[in-house]
Amino acid sequence: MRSFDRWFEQSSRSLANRTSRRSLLAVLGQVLTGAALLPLLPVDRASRAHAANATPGKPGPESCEYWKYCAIDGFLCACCGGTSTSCPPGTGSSPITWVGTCHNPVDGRDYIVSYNDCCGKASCGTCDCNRNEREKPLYRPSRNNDLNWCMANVNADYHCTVSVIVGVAEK
Ligand code: ABN
Repeated sequence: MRSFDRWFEQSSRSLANRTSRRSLLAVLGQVLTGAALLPLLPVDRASRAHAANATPGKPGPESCEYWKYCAIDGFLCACCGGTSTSCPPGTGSSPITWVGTCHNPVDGRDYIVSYNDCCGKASCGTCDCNRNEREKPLYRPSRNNDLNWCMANVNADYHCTVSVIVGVAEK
């Protein structure tokens, strides 16, 4: 214990010899400012969002079997650099969409889901998913998924499709 005390005393003295009170205060100020600013730094919450969307034992947003995709026809944006609800960087959502009604097995409710195409880049080509629950024929375009909904965009290139819950379906 004595040697530890001696070592500690020597280290403290040597530190005190090498630093002025002013520089010590400056370092302390920097540390405190850094600690206060730490919570303001951007945080990648994508993995948390993935976890929130995924239910253990059930298919998640990168699987075509995911419940929200019951009436989708396209490449899953969750596999293309986006998420199931947001377009990948460099693409923009189509203002016109088609809608489906999907059953969520977790809470037992039916949800109205809007399928927006993400436009402005060549086809993603990954996670092609074609499910057509309650799809209507082409002459009812708002219920048909086999259309390029980027047609109204300045750049009509189709990249992938997101699925956004817009309401709960009444029984
Ligand atoms: N809405 C998806 C899609 C895009 C292009 C062609 C067919 C289907």
